Amino acid sequence: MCSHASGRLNRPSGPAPVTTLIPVLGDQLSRSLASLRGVDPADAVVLMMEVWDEATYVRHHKKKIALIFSAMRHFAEELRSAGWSVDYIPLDARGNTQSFTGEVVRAAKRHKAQAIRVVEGAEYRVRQMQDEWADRTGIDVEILIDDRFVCPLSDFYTWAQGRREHRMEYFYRDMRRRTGLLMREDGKPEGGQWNFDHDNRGTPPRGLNYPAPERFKPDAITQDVLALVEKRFAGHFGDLEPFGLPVTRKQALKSLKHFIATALPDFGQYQDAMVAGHDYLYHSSLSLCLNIGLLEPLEVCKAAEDAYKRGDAPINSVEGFIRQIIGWREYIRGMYWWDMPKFAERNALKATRPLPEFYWTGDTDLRCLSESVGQTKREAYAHHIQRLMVLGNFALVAGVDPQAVSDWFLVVYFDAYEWVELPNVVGMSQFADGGMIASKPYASSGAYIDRMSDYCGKCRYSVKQKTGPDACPFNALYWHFLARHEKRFAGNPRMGTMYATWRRMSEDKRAEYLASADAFLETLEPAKAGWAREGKTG
Ligand code: FAD
Ligand code: DLZ
Repeated sequence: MCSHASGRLNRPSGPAPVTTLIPVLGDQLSRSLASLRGVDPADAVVLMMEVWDEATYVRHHKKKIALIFSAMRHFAEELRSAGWSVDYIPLDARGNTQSFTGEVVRAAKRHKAQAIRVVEGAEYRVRQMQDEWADRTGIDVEILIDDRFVCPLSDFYTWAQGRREHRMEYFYRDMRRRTGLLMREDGKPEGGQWNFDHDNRGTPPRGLNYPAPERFKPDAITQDVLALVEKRFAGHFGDLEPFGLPVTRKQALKSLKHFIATALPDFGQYQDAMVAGHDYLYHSSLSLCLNIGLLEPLEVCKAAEDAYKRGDAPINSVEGFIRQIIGWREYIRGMYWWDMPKFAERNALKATRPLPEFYWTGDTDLRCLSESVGQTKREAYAHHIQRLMVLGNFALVAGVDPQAVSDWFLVVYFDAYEWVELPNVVGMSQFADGGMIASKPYASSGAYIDRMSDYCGKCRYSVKQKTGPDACPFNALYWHFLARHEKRFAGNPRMGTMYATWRRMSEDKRAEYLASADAFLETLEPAKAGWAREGKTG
């Protein structure tokens, strides 16, 4: 993949050394990075840049900015120790143009670079910028495939082409065969089936001792970054401290080992559960390491598979975990590139309501939402079911503009990059892609949240009550959603029973549900401008 075909990076025959500029972006912190492989460090300069544009194209959570800057600074040190020349541009460096393109142009001149070699940006926005670099610098730019993903995009497109439906499950089976993970020698899946999800919907008994994820004391580099973020990004969402996230490969490997030993065995059984006050349950929180390159997907899956082979973790946990990574993570990335740039504009359900202010403040009487937002503010983390069935579900049934929802998700999570956030939000959670990713909308009433969590017991609303000012708002909003979109969903075989129930209700009952939902929607305060993007509502 070359924007200015060159590809020749060998030493020239003459005496003058070729200086190759290797920009390494903030989510490319892997020693195995394609642009670093096969290059003699003596002939290259690695460019790393902290730039305002990346830190503010949405106003990221403070913890996320600190994580990326600290991990970048540590990675630069690691490269230097390995013999690389690293030109590291801190945010406050004199002359910093505060954009990737501006810094690449400056560095190319400064180092008299004769070639640029870079791994493709993970986000469409950044990939577009890279296409300009050859013209802007006047030198060859080699843009390499990001082979840290298991499935090359060209293979994903081959899989996707000609299929009417792009369901993850079939892609996942191909990925199992491709990687050999949890595969028997006879070509059959380990444990006799591909998917053990039916074993993964347990409700944790009271008083379980949940393992906390591994956390690390900030060293001098991280402390400098924390001071910088406090000073320069004070108005951004979220709590900066306490800060203990892994910021080096060594710490990431320690986190992986800790997860395998303490949480993986119960990962499957309680995967969909939500418990107030326990932010991580048995989830790995490894997404932050995977998404910036401190861990690679196959090594993480291999570690889980090894635990299964040793008899340290059951098949339902290990299969469920591996499916998230070689299945969902790779599939989501493929779907992003398959549909961009249209994906970012999709709004199949024509939802236009502004995001409610409580997504930023946590100030709502719905306990599931105030707990999930509160945890997001503190940790820059919520697990999958909180994201999908509480935060996403509410926005879906309330009819919130999917772009505003997507901006919120992109800001608030430590693992949020557009390639993975957007298809999960616009596609899976808001059904704004019209069903490319999900075969039915992830909408539910309060009953689902009550079944899967302990939120409802102490909520000011009653989950048992269906309508009225004291009823859980999810109950009426759910029917309001189904009624609004009856034309689209009534024929969906997975939703037939719900529409049959709706139609069996008396006219009065239906009107009561709709009025109750409308009354609640009236009370929602729209988010103030500027939370997610400078000057933009929501
Ligand atoms: P675990 O539960 O331990 O799962 C293991 C790993 O599987 C994760 O680390 C992650 O790498 C991968 N994974 C699981 N589900 C998905 C998925 N649907 N898509 C991609 N990877 C997956 N994930 C992100 O990495 N960044 C995001 O910005 C993001 N936004 C999301 C928004 C919504 C509305 C939803 C429903 C999901 C989103 N996800 C996102 C997917 C998933 O929720 C997170 O990957 C997961 O919660 C991260 O926590 P964990 O590492 O503890 O995951
Ligand atoms: C998210 C982010 C932030 C906050 N800041 C930087 C930065 O200053 N420099 C950098 O190289 N990367 C940063 N990133 C991550 C980039 O946005 C990320 O590399 C792109 O999303 C890649 O597509």
